[in-house]
Amino acid sequence: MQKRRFTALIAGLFASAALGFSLPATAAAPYKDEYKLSTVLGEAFPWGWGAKRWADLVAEKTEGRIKIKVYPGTSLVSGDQTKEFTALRQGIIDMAVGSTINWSPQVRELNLFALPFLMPDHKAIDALTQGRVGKKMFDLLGERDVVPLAWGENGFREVSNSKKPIRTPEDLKGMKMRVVGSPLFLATFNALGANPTQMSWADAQPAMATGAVDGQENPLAVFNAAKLHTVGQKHLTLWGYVADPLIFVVNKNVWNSWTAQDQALVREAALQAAKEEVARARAGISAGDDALLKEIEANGVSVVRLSDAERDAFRKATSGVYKEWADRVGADLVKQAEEDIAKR
Ligand code: X2X
Repeated sequence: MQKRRFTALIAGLFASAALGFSLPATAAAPYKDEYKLSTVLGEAFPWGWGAKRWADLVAEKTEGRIKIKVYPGTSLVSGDQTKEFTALRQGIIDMAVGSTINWSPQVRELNLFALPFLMPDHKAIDALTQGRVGKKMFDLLGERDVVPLAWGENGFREVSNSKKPIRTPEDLKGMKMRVVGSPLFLATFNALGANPTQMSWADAQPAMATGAVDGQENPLAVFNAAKLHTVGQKHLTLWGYVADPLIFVVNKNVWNSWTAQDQALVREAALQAAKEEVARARAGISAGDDALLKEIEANGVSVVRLSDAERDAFRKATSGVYKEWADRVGADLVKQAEEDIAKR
């Protein structure tokens, strides 16, 4: 008895000494020399530009206390976009500006934005991201080891191909389409009778160049900056079937290591960078300002603009996918989204 108590006492002394030296009760983890920020696209694209803008604003606002390096091409996960969120949770990545599509394998609610023909216009995207739906998504992400700060935008994903103009679902029949690594995209293109294959963005461009795939879908800003006309993408259809917002996030442990003052500055910088990024993502692609569309057409790409009735045929062909996936996303969340879009 006596001996055991003595042993416990000695063990306790060692434990507290060890704790005392290695974990002072009040100090948080030290700041890193550099924080790693992951994106898929680089600075030539609104997405990568927004990430760099965030990094620059943070350096400026924190007077160099927080230095961020941007890693495009999801290089921190060897280009595998669908692993980005997991790496972020694990702390392999400190921060990210990521697409809802790429994180949807881990966060099923993010599939909401990829329900075909849910969002008719930019106002509809805003009604979701800036309203209760966006808040709910941020709450969900907050339960998964990350701190979401702001909504950016990749954009409405328009479909292109090397074979022929697409005006009806029939035109997509049997076409080999590269899609992102999300099962919902496979379902949508299967429903349209196409022949979809999942691959990363890094693999997509060589696949288009060699003709391993006929087509793809991405926002116009991506189509143009990636010069997809040079890899055979001669036909582009504006169908606006889905859009992917971007989310500016920080790993929770990293966030907690910062002072309240620095947290506020990083948040402020994210909100400002995101706002500017969204403006860039939307530039030149609407009726009032179509400079980007003109540039694409000047590169020899023929652009198909669908009538409402033509667009509706695509909606009808994918309505089964919408129903099935609405259940997976969560019927309540989809209902809120539909209501908020109707009210916009
Ligand atoms: O891979 C794509 O198509 C891209 C660049 O748009 C995304 O990361 C979702």
